Amino acid sequence: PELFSDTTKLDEPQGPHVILKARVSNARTQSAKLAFLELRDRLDTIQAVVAASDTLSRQMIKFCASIPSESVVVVHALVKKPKDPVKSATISELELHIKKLYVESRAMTQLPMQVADAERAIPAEGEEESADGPIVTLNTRLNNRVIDLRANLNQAIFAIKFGVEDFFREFLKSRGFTGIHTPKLLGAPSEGGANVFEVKYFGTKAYLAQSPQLYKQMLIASDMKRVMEVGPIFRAENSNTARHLTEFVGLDLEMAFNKHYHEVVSLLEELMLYIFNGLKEKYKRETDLLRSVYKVDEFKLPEAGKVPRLNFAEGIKMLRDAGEEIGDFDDLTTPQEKKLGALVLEKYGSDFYVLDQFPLAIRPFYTMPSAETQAKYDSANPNAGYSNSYDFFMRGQEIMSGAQRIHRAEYLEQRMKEHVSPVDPNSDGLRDYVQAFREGCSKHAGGGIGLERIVMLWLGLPNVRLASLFPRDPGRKTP
Ligand code: ATP
Ligand code: AMO
Repeated sequence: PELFSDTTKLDEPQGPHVILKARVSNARTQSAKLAFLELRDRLDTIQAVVAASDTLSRQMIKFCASIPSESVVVVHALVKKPKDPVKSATISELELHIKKLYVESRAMTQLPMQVADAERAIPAEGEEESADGPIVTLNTRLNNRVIDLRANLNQAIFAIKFGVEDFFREFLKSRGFTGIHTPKLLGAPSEGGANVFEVKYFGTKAYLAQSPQLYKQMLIASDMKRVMEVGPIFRAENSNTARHLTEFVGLDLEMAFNKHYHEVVSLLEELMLYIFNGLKEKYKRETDLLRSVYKVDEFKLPEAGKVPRLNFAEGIKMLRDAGEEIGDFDDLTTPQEKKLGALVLEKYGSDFYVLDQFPLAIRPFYTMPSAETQAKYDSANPNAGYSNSYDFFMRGQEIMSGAQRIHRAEYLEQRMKEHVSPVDPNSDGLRDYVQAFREGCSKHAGGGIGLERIVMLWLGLPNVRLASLFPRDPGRKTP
């Protein structure tokens, strides 16, 4: 019972006595003299007995047994150890013997769904629902998210999500990063035009930020040196995949470096290992609970200091050696990403790896071409070659993109014009960004991580929506 959040412990001659607040997950009567309640608080459940006595009337037994599931109650109870305690990760082996009970909030009797329905796994894409699979679909669960979130699995997911956010800040703060908050209403798309939401803005147009990209770089030009942001990101991804949301939480960072952008890649690797080790140490119970239901393999971490870091070309070779048909400069499809993840796991024993030196043509305009690509520049084919850019993967799915950025204004303007999807350096939304580099700016690199993706992939969840409290996708704006 000490695990229950709102517990007052009182010592009594008959044994420990507690006053606690909990939710009734189930109430039933055994006889006119005996009722059983199942009380829940976040991850924990405890059985409670209400037995008629001199001080507890039969009417009270009837009353207790009739409390609708999901009502909030305050109970005064003795704590006992039953002869045959339950062995479960979430059910207490202790038992409460209720002396007094107050209903603080009565739930409706016909709930749209039961919390127990949310304590089961949802099937992965393309997977059949198993016999003991969900009675309610993910959609129904998301439509009734307030009840759905009460399930212990969801409580665990969001504890972990907050943990990742915490570890992200903790690590970067210890490395001298400053927290920033950049605007989410922009004058121009920050990541190109394709998947931006347009909004009305006092008779003009504004755009919801697709990332803090332009501003985090401008703040490097403002000498903030090392910046981090945890904030909302909006993408008009008009497709329903298991890993895309239209609004998600971005963990972004940007930093000036001395000699080589790999200084930043190394720091990012350390950051990810700090997050993984933090989850292992501090969120074991939550992680184990989810793995016991989702039956996913434990996340295999690389040996300390040995994060596999492959060049894109090496990745392509591994895929080809495994029979995949893919061009040198093609972007990886989702199945190819997963396949490469499996190959890396086999070869290096790690579910986490870094792919470096992506083809220039498939990266945004602000990406620094590699030194070799710059040396071989050909104006007839300006997007050929590789770039100083990288993606991080967990279980074969992308969780982070990043790059060294172009810090010289003239070169930036050239790349903006020559890019596969050209942008205008003199446009309203980009003018100030380009100006920042004219005013002088250090060499810098950074990255953006999808928070929901880390949670999804750490736990091996089948859908990113499970890692968003109130997910947004093309078909969902409520609740
Ligand atoms: P981001 O879009 O932010 O870069 P991402 O994980 O979507 O993150 P991409 O490089 O865009 O990464 O895409 C990698 C692969 O994921 C693509 O080659 C494609 O197979 C698949 N993919 C990306 N976006 C979508 C989408 N909206 N719908 C379906 N598949 C997609
Ligand atoms: P990118 O567009 O790759 O890079 O996004 C960074 C990371 O954000 C996550 N992500 C998403 N998560 C959920 N739903 C989505 N629709 C979605 N789209 C992306 C992924 C991805 O790796 N400005 C660059 C970052 C940088 O270079 O610093 C950017 O936004 O985990």
